[in-house]
This record gives sequence, structure tokens and C-alpha cells, in this order.
Amino acid sequence: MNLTIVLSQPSDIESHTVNQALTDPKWRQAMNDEFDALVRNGTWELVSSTSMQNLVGYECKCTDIPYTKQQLHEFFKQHDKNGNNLLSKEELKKAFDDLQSRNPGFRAWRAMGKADADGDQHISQQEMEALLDYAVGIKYQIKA
Ligand SMILES: [Ca+2]
Ligand SMILES: [Ca+2]
Repeated sequence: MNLTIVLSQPSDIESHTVNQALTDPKWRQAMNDEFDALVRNGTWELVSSTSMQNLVGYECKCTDIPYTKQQLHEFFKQHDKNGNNLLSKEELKKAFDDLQSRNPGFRAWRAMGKADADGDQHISQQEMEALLDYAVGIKYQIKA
């Protein structure tokens, strides 16, 4: 059977292309494990595609709601572990880790690149807005 995986958020694919990733056996195994878990948890279900092509695909029946900007703001504030009103790279990484990012180090690096306007490797209160815009765009979902 020819399985095709339909991703609801193609902008969030962290590999260059799915085909490229599929040539990497480790990535492929990780992906299989992840999809098995999702199917087992009932987050995704196997459906017949309605497209003209004769495909079978996964469709998300997620009921989780993405975090709002306000919730993310609170979330990131809680991750300022040393309370200096700045988010360091490590604090950011932990925050993305807690958001269930598959690659928190990458996310922290990207967020820092987008939001750290003065280049001091910390997100200040003034820079928080850009960080929130970035994080909201990824549509992290609240886990029940
Ligand atoms: Ca801090
Ligand atoms: Ca900064």
C-alpha cells in the first residue's frame, strides 16, 4: 500500500523536503515512531483521500487549541528562571522544550535571530513582541 502523509502545517517542516528526510533511515524511524504514537493516541486517523489521486492519507482531527499570544507571554515569563527579565538562550531552549518542540535548540536559535534586536543574546521585555510573533506562528498547542 502506498501511504502518503498529509501534513496540516507544511510550513513547520524542519527538514528541507520530506523526500530528502525519508532517505535518512534515522529520521524515517523517528517519524514512523511519532506517527505510530499519534495514531495510537487517536490524534490522527487513517482516512481515504478525497483527491483525484488514489491516495490514503493521515488527517488531523486535533481538538487542541493553539496557544494565544497572551498565554505564550505568560509561558515565556515563567521561563525566566533567574528572574532578570531577560530570556537567555538556555531559558528559551527550555521553553521550547516544554512546548514539545521536536527541536528546541533550533527553535531557540531561530527565535533569538528574529527577536534579539540588539544582539546581546538575550530577549528583553522590548524584544518579547517579536519572540511572541515567532512562537504564535508555529501554533503550539495546549496539551490536555
Ligand atoms: Ca533570565
Ligand atoms: Ca537582546
